[in-house]
Amino acid sequence: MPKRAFITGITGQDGSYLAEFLLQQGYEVFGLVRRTSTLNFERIRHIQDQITLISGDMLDQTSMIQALRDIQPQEIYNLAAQSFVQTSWSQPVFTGDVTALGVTRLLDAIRTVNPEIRFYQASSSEMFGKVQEVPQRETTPFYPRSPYGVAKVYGHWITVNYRESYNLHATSGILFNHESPRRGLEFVTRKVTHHAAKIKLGLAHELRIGNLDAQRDWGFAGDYVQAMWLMLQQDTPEDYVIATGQTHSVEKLLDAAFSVVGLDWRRYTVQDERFMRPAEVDLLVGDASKAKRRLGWTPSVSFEQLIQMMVESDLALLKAEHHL
Ligand code: NDP
Ligand code: GDR
Repeated sequence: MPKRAFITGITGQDGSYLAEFLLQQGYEVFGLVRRTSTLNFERIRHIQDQITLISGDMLDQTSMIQALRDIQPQEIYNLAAQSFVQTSWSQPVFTGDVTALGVTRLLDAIRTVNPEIRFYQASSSEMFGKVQEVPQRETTPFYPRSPYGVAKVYGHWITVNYRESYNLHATSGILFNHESPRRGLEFVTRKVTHHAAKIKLGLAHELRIGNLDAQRDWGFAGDYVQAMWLMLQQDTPEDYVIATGQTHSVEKLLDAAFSVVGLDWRRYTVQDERFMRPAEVDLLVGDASKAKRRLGWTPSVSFEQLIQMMVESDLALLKAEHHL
């Protein structure tokens, strides 16, 4: 009998890579999708005939309990969230409801339906925020700097609490930024690679951007979903930091992306207050040595390779879209 995995957030960046990876491992894959008036299955269209989509919402516990009863999964990956940090300031209550309380709804559905189900929670480096040490590891205290970060801290601790209270195999992966050609257009890496490609093709003339000095530890999403799976294969549920250990500024990101298309970003970039944040996080850089030691996980794609992959993918997409 193949193992069954249930992924919330399957239509998102990570959900699509994880679904592909689990299919390769021989899993039957189920995904939670919320009802929308127009379909948003772009990231999973190529595998749609190999997966089963279940209607539900992180705001609605009844739909989760029913989904778990119907699917009877062995593993659940909770990737659903309002995941854009900037939006969390304009929609703080909604972000808390989905990204924080949604985790409790799902954990409690597991407890009710089958406490043997293994659970992965998508925790975030944003929990470290105003960092208490550099680099950040599993033991570094949290100090979130956005309503999103605060919601993720709740999600993290409720996962730990259900593990300790009910003996669930519940794991929290503290993942640093990970990107890909499937990243949403609002996140800074994809925004930059997409604009570099557009400007190169004459489809845009400028890129409006926020804080150029912000730094992040950016890895490739395809590598990071493998770490999620490895965590659930361990006998004992524990928390792990997943990161590359290297940090780059937004300015370095601009250098990398525009050099792929042979342009000087300074000629096209305008700083815009709208993309500045009320509070920034400090130097986020992760120490993934526990994951390396215990899971045998290491990243396989460098920052330069990642940005090149994203720019090339955006060039190809735009050429196809505009018949160039
Ligand atoms: P995305 O924003 O690409 O995807 C989020 C997913 O959550 C989408 O499938 C979205 O569905 C779904 N979702 C949102 N709200 C609800 C809801 N109310 N009910 C059901 N589904 C919902 O995020 P990523 O793939 O980048 O990230 C996956 C997870 O990992 C998130 O929890 C994120 O916070 C976390 N994370 C991400 C990191 C990163 O660098 N990418 C780093 C650390 C943590 P829809 O398509 O309908 O909007
Ligand atoms: P982040 O990702 O907030 O780290 O959250 P994002 O790409 O949005 O921002 C990274 C940094 O870039 C700076 N920045 C800009 N950001 C955006 N989006 N747009 C701009 O124009 C811009 N200019 C500068 C930001 O100020 C910030 O410092 C991501 C999400 O995937 C979360 O869900 C996840 O938990 C964390 O990564 C780890």
